[in-house]
Amino acid sequence: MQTIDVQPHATEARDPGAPITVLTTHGHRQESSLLDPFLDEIDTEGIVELHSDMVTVRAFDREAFALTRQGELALWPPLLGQEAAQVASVRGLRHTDWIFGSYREHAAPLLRGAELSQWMKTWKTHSSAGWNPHELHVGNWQIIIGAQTLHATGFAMAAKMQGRDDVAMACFGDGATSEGDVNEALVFASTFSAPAIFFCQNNGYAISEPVEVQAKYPLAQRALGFDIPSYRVDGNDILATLAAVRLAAERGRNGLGPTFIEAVTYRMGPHTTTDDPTRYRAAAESELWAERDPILRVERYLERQGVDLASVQQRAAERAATVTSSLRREVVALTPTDPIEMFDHLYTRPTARIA
Ligand SMILES: Cc1ncc(C[n+]2csc(CCOP(=O)(O)OP(=O)(O)O)c2C)c(N)n1
Ligand SMILES: [Mg+2]
Repeated sequence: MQTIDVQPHATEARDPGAPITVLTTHGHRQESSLLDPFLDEIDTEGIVELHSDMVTVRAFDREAFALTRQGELALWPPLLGQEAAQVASVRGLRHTDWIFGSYREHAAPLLRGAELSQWMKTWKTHSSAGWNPHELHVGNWQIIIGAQTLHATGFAMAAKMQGRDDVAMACFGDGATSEGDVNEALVFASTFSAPAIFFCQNNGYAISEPVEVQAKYPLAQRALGFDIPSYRVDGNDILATLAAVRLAAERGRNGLGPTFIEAVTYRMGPHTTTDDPTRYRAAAESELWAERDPILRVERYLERQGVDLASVQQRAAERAATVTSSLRREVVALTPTDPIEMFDHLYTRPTARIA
């Protein structure tokens, strides 16, 4: 049977626009009239700090992954490859701005100082909340895809009503953009002109579903339909992403309403420790993205600037080692729970099935 393409020009009619890059894969700094004003005060020392953040976050993530493989944690969704996007999302905001993320958002609680002994209880099945959101200004992570976009929008609406200049960021994935919750959040944020930042990490996949299955055009363009300004940035470029977050925060604080950012990145690891990505994606694709590694390009840049890279790496590795050894100590100290306890707070009386 012949298939008729009823929208032959759908793709051509839209300009996909390559993601904006400030720091190229080869470590060259490019000019961006849009983003450079938000990077003014970041000198080489500032970039060294961002590098250290990324190295620490990566090491933390790897250690948690290993702890899961060793039977110490129940599950882990790795962020490997997304360090630039995640670090930028945290460092581009003030501590008083709120972040509402998903299960993969480890940089926010880590960099905002979550107690590992409490946080890891969630990944060892002891509790469903890992920190006091009011201390960190980070909402507890969500497994319900996209739910946190509504939380962030509600928070942003409240901040506006109360006359505060805080912004609220929702961090979510490419797959989440297909959820009703996310679309409802966009409607509310737009119509109430809420100081919300929709920070979408397009890591290429929703578990095994490539992003192309969810959208035939850049995700950033979805926001335009809600009349929300939208920017598509290279999510493996910490400078571009940081600047975009600052731009969005500036807009929110100045009463200009919500902003959508699509940070184009790549999930270098599996979806979680229970997934095997070799079953649905080619090695060549992962190799291509390995070359776009967010940490590598900063190191190439620093080297070009004449910075003593070995000592920068050494300092970052020392900081990372302190974090990973605390992580291991706290996780091993938590005794495993009895699996039946997972039903403890579910019903007031056990149902027949649970009994
Ligand atoms: C409402 C809802 N539907 C389905 C799922 C199952 N699920 C868990 S993760 C996931 C994929 C999400 O992909 P994406 O939004 O791209 O985030 P990523 O995991 O790539 O960070 C799905 C469908 C869920 N947790 N919640
Ligand atoms: Mg994804």
